[in-house]
Amino acid sequence: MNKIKYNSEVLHALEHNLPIVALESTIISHGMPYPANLEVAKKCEQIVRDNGAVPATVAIINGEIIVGVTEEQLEYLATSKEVLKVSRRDFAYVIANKLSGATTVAATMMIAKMANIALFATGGIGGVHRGVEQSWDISADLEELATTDVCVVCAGAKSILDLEKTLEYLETKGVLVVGYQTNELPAFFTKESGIEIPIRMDSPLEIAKVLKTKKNLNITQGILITNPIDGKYSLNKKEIDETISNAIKEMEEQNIKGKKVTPYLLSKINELTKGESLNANKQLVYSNCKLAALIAVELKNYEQDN
Ligand code: PSU
Ligand code: MN
Repeated sequence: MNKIKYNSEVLHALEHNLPIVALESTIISHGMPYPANLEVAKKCEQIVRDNGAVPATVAIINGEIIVGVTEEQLEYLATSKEVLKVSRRDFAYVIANKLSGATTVAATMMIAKMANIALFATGGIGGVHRGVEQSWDISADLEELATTDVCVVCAGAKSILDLEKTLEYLETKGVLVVGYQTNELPAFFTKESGIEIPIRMDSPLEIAKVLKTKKNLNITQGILITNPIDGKYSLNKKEIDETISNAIKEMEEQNIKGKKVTPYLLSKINELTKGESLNANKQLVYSNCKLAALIAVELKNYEQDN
């Protein structure tokens, strides 16, 4: 049996039924450049603590499932080139061979569920890629949301994806997508996408009530909370959309496919915007960590009272 390895902070939280927020590690190893990735990972953990919950950064190290990395492990994830990108598909292979991997949204959801952690904060999820008619590229994150009962807080999805098709896919699979204080699907770097979200919620308590009800009803899909980037950090939509189109064009020229697609586009966009997008990326992740912590706290309170 593969046991989960918890750090002392997470173990204490589990033993005392305290609110916990899972954090993914692909964003650290494959989503941001060093040293910004390390700074962001540490600050995310601190923001979760500052808002009343316990952070649990998830990864696989030497074949062990880690829930709550140590500082040393975090450094390793931020700097090592040998860390694999692990989605559901890769999970058993990486563990059987005692390899190390950073977990995507899909794999982090799997592990959060195993550890009985209800909330998970990230930047953006994977989804249906633009040009899916040719590539068939649909992230395993969507299938995981369809099957694994974890609440994921994100800033929508980058327009490297086909946002409308991503929403349609989630609807088909019965995944509740919530606009947090918005009626529009946020598009990661920008508050707006022009795409309507049918369900809006305005407070962590409102979300906690739905999570509890969903549990009572035994609805096993995940929930996606989309939290728009703060207006003061939101990028210019026209400019970033153009940058993203250029990045996709370069990717196609270089014939990049499969699991390399998302990391390639993320680093290309960072490069093309000369770090401007990275700053927006940091701010939206921080905001998601805060919101996830507040929901986790409300959920524990609500569960105790009802
Ligand atoms: N989108 C982002 N930043 C990220 C990712 C997606 O804006 O870091 C990462 C997440 O870990 C997500 C993964 O789960 O990429 C999706 O990869 P793929 O498209 O290969 O499923
Ligand atoms: Mn893909």
